[in-house]
Amino acid sequence: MGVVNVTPDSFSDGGDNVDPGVAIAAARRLLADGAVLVDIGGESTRPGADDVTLDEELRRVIPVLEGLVGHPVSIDTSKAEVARRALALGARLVNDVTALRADSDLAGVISDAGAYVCLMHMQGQPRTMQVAPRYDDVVGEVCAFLEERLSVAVAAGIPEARVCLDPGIGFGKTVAQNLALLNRLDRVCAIGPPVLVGVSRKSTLARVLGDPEGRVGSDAASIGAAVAAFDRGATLFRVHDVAAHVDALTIAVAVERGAER
Ligand code: HH2
Repeated sequence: MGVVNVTPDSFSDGGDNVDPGVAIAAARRLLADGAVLVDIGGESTRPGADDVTLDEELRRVIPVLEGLVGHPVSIDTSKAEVARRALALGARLVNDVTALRADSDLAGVISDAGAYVCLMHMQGQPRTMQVAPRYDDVVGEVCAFLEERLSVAVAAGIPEARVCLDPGIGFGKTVAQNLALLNRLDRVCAIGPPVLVGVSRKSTLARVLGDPEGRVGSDAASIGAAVAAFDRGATLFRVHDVAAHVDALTIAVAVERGAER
């Protein structure tokens, strides 16, 4: 899954794609590089980010979605109306970082459209989530949350086969908590649905490499984390540098199989 943030303030590509033509070209490039989906987002969820109004989010993403009709797209939103408009324009998956908690109409919109959904774990809200994340058992609590949200989605009419789960790296978690989750990703995978990991360029990577103020991790560090996540069972990767991840993960898959294909 290639990332296209149509926002002025995203942590790694903020401002790059505010022009719809530039965003559409970026998305096409990511698909040509081997992405199976491009994730279009009009609201930054980086730590400290402010909420965006419905009108502003629609103004950002609709022209981009219109320019990508016929291409495989996911919409990164928590708002039912944004999802409804995106699905009408052909989006296949709704990537909701609140796991259907922010807008009570969203689950119905997804089930009516027969779309896929990604349910992600987040402790708190983007504005304050990194202030003091607290868990007694981060892996157990994230798994319990994802199991509960999966039940909610299924009860709302979204078939389990259309759900993927995401531990939410960097969403209300310290570096140590992110690493614990990546280390025990097998437990998230054991819940059942495919697991998506979004660790690309996140600050945890820079911190592990010794930069205590680091805000953006390198692509090399992102690939290392993605391959480690693959080894533990993740099958979907939300990334910025698609071409390099496709190469790295193609090799990881070949080694896992012990065969070229
Ligand atoms: N991370 C970000 C945004 N959306 N969705 C899922 N499912 N998983 C993630 O880890 C995830 C996500 C944050 O990254 P980015 O989109 O690059 O930045 P921003 O939120 O500042 O737009």
